[in-house]
Amino acid sequence: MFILQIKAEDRGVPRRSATTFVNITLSDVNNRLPQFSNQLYIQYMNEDDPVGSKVLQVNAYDLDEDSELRFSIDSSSYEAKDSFNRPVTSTSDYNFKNGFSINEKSGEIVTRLPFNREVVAFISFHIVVVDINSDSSELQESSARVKLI
Ligand SMILES: [Ca+2]
Ligand SMILES: [Ca+2]
Repeated sequence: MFILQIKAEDRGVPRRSATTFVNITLSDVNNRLPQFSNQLYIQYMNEDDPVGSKVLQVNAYDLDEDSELRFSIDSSSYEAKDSFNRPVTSTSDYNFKNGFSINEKSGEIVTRLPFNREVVAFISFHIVVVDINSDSSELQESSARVKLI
């Protein structure tokens, strides 16, 4: 908020003047991209954790006053490797592409399947944050990488 002082003066002799104050509130335009607090999140996984266990809490911020952030996992971005560093594809043995979910409002990532160490030693995927209150037609979106070891 700004406070503006306005002074009015007449041309008489002697001059007379009056002063008043006006409050000016600048409304914030939603024009900034949300950002994750980290570009890379690395988390060690425990095979014994039951389905629904919390894997990781991610955070993002957006400088606009009325920002409203939504988190998601980019399901096309999954990569997995076995303990010999060979690429693994998502199969019926361990369909890791369905293995995790993120709470769209809180950014909490949980397991949807038991983490299967016999199949994968390492999984990574992109997470995405979108500000759904953007004032422009451009999508306000950023991403970060999650690595689960
Ligand atoms: Ca702004
Ligand atoms: Ca924004």
